[in-house]
Amino acid sequence: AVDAFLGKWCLVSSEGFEEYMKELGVGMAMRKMGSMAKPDVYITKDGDAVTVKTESTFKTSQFSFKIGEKFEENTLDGRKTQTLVSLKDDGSLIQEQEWDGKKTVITRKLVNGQLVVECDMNGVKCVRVYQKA
Ligand code: DKA
Repeated sequence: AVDAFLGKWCLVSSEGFEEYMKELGVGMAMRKMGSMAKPDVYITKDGDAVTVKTESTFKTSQFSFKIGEKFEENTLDGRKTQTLVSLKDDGSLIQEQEWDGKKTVITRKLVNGQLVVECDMNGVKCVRVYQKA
C-alpha cells in the first residue's frame, strides 16, 4: 500500500536534476531555483486520496490523487499535465505525466528507509533521495 510513503521527507541528495529540468523544458531562472531548493515533501492520505505537498523557500505546491485515476496536475514548473499514479507489485509508486504529446515518469520507492525519487524524460534521468524527518 501507499502507507509506507506517508510522512515528512527532506531532500538529502540530488543527481541529474538540472539536466532533467532542461529536458522538461524548464527555463533557466526556474532551473537555478530548482537546483538550489532543498524541499520538504509531505505525503498524506485521507481515505483513498493521497496528497503530495512539496514545500521549499522557492515554491510550494501540492497535488492529490487516487491510485489508478487520471487527474489534471499543475506541476511545480507550471505544466498542466494529465497524470496517472499507479502502485506496482514491488511497492513503487509510478507517476506518469502527459502534456503536449510529451511524457515523463516519476518513480518513488523506499530503499533502506529513504524515499528515492527517480525522474525520466526521454531517457534523461535524475535521482533525488529524501530522508524521513
Ligand atoms: C522531486 O519530487 C522532483 C519532482 C519533479 C519536479 C519537476 C519540476 C521541478 C521544477 C522546479 O524531488
